[in-house]
Amino acid sequence: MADKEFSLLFYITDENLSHYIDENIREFAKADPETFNKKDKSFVESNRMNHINGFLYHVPELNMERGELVRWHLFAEGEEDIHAVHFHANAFVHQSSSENKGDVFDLYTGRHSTLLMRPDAVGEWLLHCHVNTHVDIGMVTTYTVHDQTALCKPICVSYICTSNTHIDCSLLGIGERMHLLNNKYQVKVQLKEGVIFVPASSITQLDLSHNPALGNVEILKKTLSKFPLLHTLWLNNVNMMNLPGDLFDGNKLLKVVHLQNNHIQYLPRYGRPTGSIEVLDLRHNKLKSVSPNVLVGRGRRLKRLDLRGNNDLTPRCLNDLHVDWRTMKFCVASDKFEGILKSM
Ligand SMILES: [Cu+2]
Repeated sequence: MADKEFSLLFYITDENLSHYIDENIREFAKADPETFNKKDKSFVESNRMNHINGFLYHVPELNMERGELVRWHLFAEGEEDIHAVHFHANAFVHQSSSENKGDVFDLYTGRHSTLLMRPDAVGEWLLHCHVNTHVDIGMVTTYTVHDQTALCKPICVSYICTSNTHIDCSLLGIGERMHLLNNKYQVKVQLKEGVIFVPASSITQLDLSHNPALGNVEILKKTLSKFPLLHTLWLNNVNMMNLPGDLFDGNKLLKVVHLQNNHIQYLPRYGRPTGSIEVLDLRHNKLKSVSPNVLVGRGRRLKRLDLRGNNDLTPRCLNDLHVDWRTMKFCVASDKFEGILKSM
Protein backbone atom coordinates (compact mmCIF):
# COMPACT_ATOMS: atom_id res chain seq x y z
CA MET A 1 0.00 0.00 0.00
CA ALA A 2 1.53 3.25 -1.09
CA ASP A 3 1.88 6.12 1.35
CA LYS A 4 0.86 8.53 -1.40
CA GLU A 5 -0.33 8.34 -5.00
CA PHE A 6 -0.51 10.91 -7.76
CA SER A 7 -1.96 10.49 -11.23
CA LEU A 8 -0.65 12.73 -14.00
CA LEU A 9 -2.25 12.86 -17.43
CA PHE A 10 -0.04 14.33 -20.15
CA TYR A 11 -2.37 15.57 -22.83
CA ILE A 12 -2.37 17.98 -25.74
CA THR A 13 -5.80 19.47 -26.23
CA ASP A 14 -6.40 20.96 -29.67
CA GLU A 15 -8.79 23.84 -29.10
CA ASN A 16 -8.93 24.47 -32.87
CA LEU A 17 -11.40 21.60 -32.79
CA SER A 18 -13.49 23.09 -30.00
CA HIS A 19 -17.19 23.70 -30.51
CA TYR A 20 -16.55 27.08 -28.91
CA ILE A 21 -13.90 28.20 -31.42
CA ASP A 22 -16.07 30.90 -33.01
CA GLU A 23 -17.21 32.15 -29.65
CA ASN A 24 -13.59 32.28 -28.45
CA ILE A 25 -12.46 34.24 -31.53
CA ARG A 26 -15.23 36.72 -30.91
CA GLU A 27 -14.49 37.11 -27.21
CA PHE A 28 -10.66 36.84 -26.99
CA ALA A 29 -9.43 37.87 -30.46
CA LYS A 30 -12.15 40.54 -30.80
CA ALA A 31 -12.61 39.45 -34.41
CA ASP A 32 -15.38 38.20 -36.67
CA PRO A 33 -15.09 34.38 -36.93
CA GLU A 34 -16.56 34.47 -40.46
CA THR A 35 -13.63 36.50 -41.85
CA PHE A 36 -10.89 35.44 -39.36
CA ASN A 37 -8.11 33.24 -40.82
CA LYS A 38 -8.45 30.09 -38.71
CA LYS A 39 -5.66 28.38 -40.65
CA ASP A 40 -3.03 30.95 -39.63
CA LYS A 41 -0.04 28.90 -38.40
CA SER A 42 0.63 30.78 -35.18
CA PHE A 43 -3.10 30.91 -34.39
CA VAL A 44 -3.37 27.15 -34.81
CA GLU A 45 -0.31 26.55 -32.60
CA SER A 46 -1.59 28.92 -29.93
CA ASN A 47 -4.69 26.80 -29.55
CA ARG A 48 -2.81 23.61 -28.80
CA MET A 49 -2.77 23.31 -25.01
CA ASN A 50 0.09 21.16 -23.65
CA HIS A 51 -1.11 20.40 -20.17
CA ILE A 52 -0.84 18.05 -17.23
CA ASN A 53 -4.19 17.13 -15.69
CA GLY A 54 -5.72 20.08 -17.55
CA PHE A 55 -3.36 22.58 -15.90
CA LEU A 56 -0.82 24.76 -17.72
CA TYR A 57 2.41 25.51 -15.80
CA HIS A 58 1.19 24.36 -12.38
CA VAL A 59 -0.62 21.29 -11.10
CA PRO A 60 -1.86 22.02 -7.58
CA GLU A 61 -1.48 19.80 -4.52
CA LEU A 62 1.56 17.76 -5.48
CA ASN A 63 2.75 17.57 -1.89
CA MET A 64 4.55 14.75 -0.17
CA GLU A 65 6.71 14.02 2.85
CA ARG A 66 10.36 13.22 2.75
CA GLY A 67 10.95 9.48 2.99
CA GLU A 68 7.42 8.30 2.26
CA LEU A 69 6.71 5.96 -0.61
CA VAL A 70 5.13 7.82 -3.54
CA ARG A 71 3.53 6.20 -6.56
CA TRP A 72 3.39 8.33 -9.68
CA HIS A 73 0.84 7.00 -12.18
CA LEU A 74 1.65 8.54 -15.55
CA PHE A 75 -0.73 8.52 -18.52
CA ALA A 76 -0.53 10.01 -22.00
CA GLU A 77 -3.57 10.31 -24.23
CA GLY A 78 -4.61 12.30 -27.28
CA GLU A 79 -2.38 13.01 -30.21
CA GLU A 80 0.35 10.54 -30.97
CA ASP A 81 3.45 11.90 -29.30
CA ILE A 82 6.15 11.21 -26.74
CA HIS A 83 6.63 12.94 -23.41
CA ALA A 84 9.95 12.76 -21.58
CA VAL A 85 8.83 13.24 -18.00
CA HIS A 86 11.64 14.68 -15.90
CA PHE A 87 11.55 14.79 -12.09
CA HIS A 88 14.12 17.21 -10.67
CA ALA A 89 16.04 16.36 -7.47
CA ASN A 90 14.54 12.95 -6.68
CA ALA A 91 14.95 9.69 -8.55
CA PHE A 92 12.25 7.10 -9.19
CA VAL A 93 12.33 3.38 -9.75
CA HIS A 94 10.45 1.86 -12.67
CA GLN A 95 9.71 -1.82 -12.70
CA SER A 96 9.47 -3.47 -16.07
CA SER A 97 11.25 -6.74 -16.77
CA SER A 98 13.96 -5.38 -14.51
CA GLU A 99 14.16 -2.57 -11.97
CA ASN A 100 15.41 0.73 -13.39
CA LYS A 101 16.33 3.88 -11.53
CA GLY A 102 16.17 7.25 -13.25
CA ASP A 103 14.83 10.77 -13.28
CA VAL A 104 13.46 10.96 -16.85
CA PHE A 105 10.75 8.62 -18.08
CA ASP A 106 9.69 8.27 -21.72
CA LEU A 107 5.93 8.15 -21.90
CA TYR A 108 4.18 7.30 -25.17
CA THR A 109 0.64 8.26 -26.09
CA GLY A 110 -1.84 5.58 -25.18
CA ARG A 111 0.44 4.10 -22.53
CA HIS A 112 0.55 4.32 -18.78
CA SER A 113 3.25 3.53 -16.22
CA THR A 114 3.73 3.66 -12.50
CA LEU A 115 6.95 4.98 -10.99
CA LEU A 116 7.97 4.51 -7.37
CA MET A 117 9.75 7.30 -5.54
CA ARG A 118 10.96 7.74 -1.98
CA PRO A 119 11.93 11.43 -2.06
CA ASP A 120 14.81 12.50 0.13
CA ALA A 121 15.51 15.96 -1.31
CA VAL A 122 13.33 18.44 0.56
CA GLY A 123 12.04 21.44 -1.38
CA GLU A 124 9.93 22.55 -4.31
CA TRP A 125 11.17 20.91 -7.50
CA LEU A 126 10.41 21.05 -11.19
CA LEU A 127 8.50 18.25 -12.87
CA HIS A 128 8.14 18.71 -16.60
CA CYS A 129 8.08 17.21 -20.05
CA HIS A 130 11.46 17.53 -21.73
CA VAL A 131 10.09 18.01 -25.24
CA ASN A 132 10.83 21.68 -25.92
CA THR A 133 7.61 22.46 -27.73
CA HIS A 134 5.64 20.96 -24.82
CA VAL A 135 7.40 22.46 -21.83
CA ASP A 136 7.58 25.93 -23.39
CA ILE A 137 3.83 26.23 -23.48
CA GLY A 138 2.74 24.74 -20.24
CA MET A 139 3.63 21.07 -19.73
CA VAL A 140 5.48 21.87 -16.52
CA THR A 141 4.71 21.99 -12.82
CA THR A 142 6.48 21.74 -9.48
CA TYR A 143 6.12 19.15 -6.76
CA THR A 144 6.98 19.78 -3.14
CA VAL A 145 8.73 17.52 -0.67
CA HIS A 146 8.12 18.55 2.93
CA ASP A 147 10.19 17.57 5.92
CA GLN A 148 7.71 16.32 8.47
CA THR A 149 10.27 16.22 11.25
CA ALA A 150 10.64 19.98 10.88
CA LEU A 151 6.95 20.35 11.65
CA CYS A 152 7.04 18.20 14.76
CA LYS A 153 7.44 19.83 18.12
CA PRO A 154 10.97 18.91 19.07
CA ILE A 155 12.14 17.88 22.52
CA CYS A 156 15.62 17.60 23.84
CA VAL A 157 17.43 14.40 23.11
CA SER A 158 19.29 13.19 26.15
CA TYR A 159 21.99 10.64 26.59
CA ILE A 160 22.53 10.03 30.25
CA CYS A 161 25.30 7.76 31.43
CA THR A 162 26.81 7.54 34.87
CA SER A 163 29.82 9.62 33.98
CA ASN A 164 28.47 11.54 31.05
CA THR A 165 25.29 13.44 30.35
CA HIS A 166 24.62 14.81 26.92
CA ILE A 167 21.63 17.01 26.30
CA ASP A 168 21.02 17.91 22.67
CA CYS A 169 18.76 20.92 22.48
CA SER A 170 19.72 22.02 19.01
CA LEU A 171 16.20 21.56 17.65
CA LEU A 172 14.45 23.78 20.17
CA GLY A 173 13.27 27.31 19.55
CA ILE A 174 14.63 30.23 21.58
CA GLY A 175 11.69 30.52 23.93
CA GLU A 176 11.61 26.82 24.61
CA ARG A 177 15.30 26.73 25.33
CA MET A 178 15.14 29.62 27.73
CA HIS A 179 12.35 27.81 29.58
CA LEU A 180 14.43 24.73 29.65
CA LEU A 181 17.08 26.33 31.75
CA ASN A 182 15.04 27.29 34.80
CA ASN A 183 16.24 29.53 37.57
CA LYS A 184 18.25 26.82 39.24
CA TYR A 185 19.87 25.97 35.95
CA GLN A 186 18.64 22.48 35.95
CA VAL A 187 17.81 21.05 32.59
CA LYS A 188 14.31 19.71 32.28
CA VAL A 189 14.33 16.52 30.26
CA GLN A 190 11.21 14.80 29.02
CA LEU A 191 11.74 11.06 29.10
CA LYS A 192 9.21 8.34 28.31
CA GLU A 193 8.99 7.62 32.02
CA GLY A 194 8.37 11.24 32.93
CA VAL A 195 10.18 14.49 33.51
CA ILE A 196 13.52 14.55 35.24
CA PHE A 197 15.72 17.45 36.17
CA VAL A 198 19.40 17.19 35.55
CA PRO A 199 21.57 19.75 37.30
CA ALA A 200 23.46 21.82 34.77
CA SER A 201 26.54 21.39 36.91
CA SER A 202 26.69 17.69 35.99
CA ILE A 203 26.40 18.08 32.24
CA THR A 204 29.49 17.40 30.15
CA GLN A 205 28.16 17.73 26.61
CA LEU A 206 25.79 20.43 25.51
CA ASP A 207 24.42 21.33 22.10
CA LEU A 208 22.99 24.85 21.98
CA SER A 209 23.24 25.35 18.23
CA HIS A 210 20.69 27.33 16.22
CA ASN A 211 19.91 29.64 19.12
CA PRO A 212 20.45 33.23 17.98
CA ALA A 213 19.87 34.56 21.51
CA LEU A 214 23.27 33.14 22.41
CA GLY A 215 24.87 35.53 19.92
CA ASN A 216 24.50 37.98 22.81
CA VAL A 217 27.79 37.56 24.66
CA GLU A 218 26.35 38.35 28.09
CA ILE A 219 23.61 35.73 27.79
CA LEU A 220 26.10 33.22 26.47
CA LYS A 221 28.60 33.86 29.27
CA LYS A 222 25.92 33.56 31.92
CA THR A 223 24.63 30.33 30.42
CA LEU A 224 28.03 28.72 30.04
CA SER A 225 29.06 29.60 33.57
CA LYS A 226 26.38 27.23 34.85
CA PHE A 227 28.03 24.25 33.17
CA PRO A 228 31.42 23.92 34.91
CA LEU A 229 31.98 20.31 33.82
CA LEU A 230 31.44 20.85 30.10
CA HIS A 231 33.71 18.78 27.95
CA THR A 232 32.12 19.28 24.52
CA LEU A 233 30.11 22.27 23.38
CA TRP A 234 28.22 22.95 20.16
CA LEU A 235 27.47 26.59 19.37
CA ASN A 236 26.89 26.35 15.64
CA ASN A 237 24.63 28.94 14.01
CA VAL A 238 24.16 31.17 17.04
CA ASN A 239 24.99 34.50 15.36
CA MET A 240 28.22 34.90 17.31
CA MET A 241 30.07 38.03 16.11
CA ASN A 242 33.22 37.68 18.19
CA LEU A 243 34.91 35.31 20.57
CA PRO A 244 35.63 37.11 23.86
CA GLY A 245 38.87 36.15 25.60
CA ASP A 246 37.14 35.23 28.84
CA LEU A 247 34.20 33.37 27.35
CA PHE A 248 35.20 29.94 28.55
CA ASP A 249 36.84 30.98 31.81
CA GLY A 250 34.24 29.08 33.80
CA ASN A 251 34.66 25.91 31.76
CA LYS A 252 38.06 24.68 32.73
CA LEU A 253 37.50 21.17 31.38
CA LEU A 254 36.29 22.21 27.95
CA LYS A 255 38.08 20.25 25.25
CA VAL A 256 35.97 20.34 22.09
CA VAL A 257 34.19 23.47 20.83
CA HIS A 258 32.19 23.71 17.63
CA LEU A 259 31.56 27.26 16.44
CA GLN A 260 30.52 26.59 12.84
CA ASN A 261 28.48 29.02 10.77
CA ASN A 262 28.89 32.10 12.93
CA HIS A 263 30.21 35.55 12.00
CA ILE A 264 33.47 35.57 13.94
CA GLN A 265 36.03 37.89 12.32
CA TYR A 266 38.85 37.89 14.86
CA LEU A 267 40.07 35.58 17.55
CA PRO A 268 41.26 37.16 20.81
CA ARG A 269 44.96 37.52 21.38
CA TYR A 270 47.01 35.63 23.95
CA GLY A 271 45.29 32.37 23.25
CA ARG A 272 43.17 32.67 26.32
CA PRO A 273 39.99 31.02 25.07
CA THR A 274 41.90 27.98 23.95
CA GLY A 275 43.28 27.39 27.43
CA SER A 276 42.07 23.81 27.77
CA ILE A 277 40.58 23.38 24.31
CA GLU A 278 42.01 20.62 22.14
CA VAL A 279 39.65 20.80 19.19
CA LEU A 280 38.44 24.14 17.86
CA ASP A 281 36.02 23.96 14.95
CA LEU A 282 35.73 27.39 13.31
CA ARG A 283 34.39 26.30 9.94
CA HIS A 284 32.40 28.85 7.93
CA ASN A 285 33.08 31.99 9.89
CA LYS A 286 34.32 35.37 8.66
CA LEU A 287 37.86 35.17 9.99
CA LYS A 288 40.24 37.72 8.47
CA SER A 289 43.35 36.64 10.32
CA VAL A 290 44.42 34.15 12.95
CA SER A 291 46.80 35.32 15.61
CA PRO A 292 49.70 32.95 16.29
CA ASN A 293 48.95 33.42 19.98
CA VAL A 294 45.71 31.58 19.56
CA LEU A 295 47.62 28.55 18.51
CA VAL A 296 50.53 28.60 20.91
CA GLY A 297 49.10 30.58 23.78
CA ARG A 298 48.64 29.68 27.41
CA GLY A 299 47.78 26.05 27.79
CA ARG A 300 49.20 24.96 24.44
CA ARG A 301 46.76 22.16 24.23
CA LEU A 302 45.18 22.86 20.85
CA LYS A 303 45.51 19.78 18.67
CA ARG A 304 43.05 20.40 15.93
CA LEU A 305 41.99 23.67 14.36
CA ASP A 306 39.54 23.68 11.50
CA LEU A 307 39.38 26.91 9.50
CA ARG A 308 37.72 25.65 6.34
CA GLY A 309 35.12 27.89 4.77
CA ASN A 310 36.78 31.11 6.04
CA ASN A 311 37.27 32.52 2.61
CA ASP A 312 38.54 35.92 3.79
CA LEU A 313 41.72 34.41 5.20
CA THR A 314 44.61 35.49 2.99
CA PRO A 315 47.75 33.49 2.23
CA ARG A 316 49.74 36.13 4.13
CA CYS A 317 47.74 35.49 7.29
CA LEU A 318 48.48 31.84 7.05
CA ASN A 319 52.18 32.38 6.40
CA ASP A 320 52.33 34.44 9.57
CA LEU A 321 51.04 31.54 11.61
CA HIS A 322 53.70 30.11 13.86
CA VAL A 323 52.14 26.80 14.39
CA ASP A 324 53.59 24.83 17.24
CA TRP A 325 53.64 21.49 15.56
CA ARG A 326 54.74 19.74 18.72
CA THR A 327 51.22 20.03 20.02
CA MET A 328 49.25 20.84 16.88
CA LYS A 329 48.40 17.57 15.22
CA PHE A 330 45.98 18.79 12.62
CA CYS A 331 45.16 22.07 11.02
CA VAL A 332 42.86 22.57 8.06
CA ALA A 333 42.74 26.01 6.59
CA SER A 334 40.42 27.70 4.21
CA ASP A 335 39.89 25.36 1.25
CA LYS A 336 41.72 27.77 -1.05
CA PHE A 337 44.93 27.71 0.94
CA GLU A 338 45.15 24.17 2.13
CA GLY A 339 48.26 23.62 0.03
CA ILE A 340 50.15 26.44 1.71
CA LEU A 341 49.53 25.08 5.16
CA LYS A 342 50.57 21.61 4.16
CA SER A 343 53.92 22.92 2.97
CA MET A 344 54.62 24.78 6.19
CU1 LIG B 1 5.52 16.21 -23.69
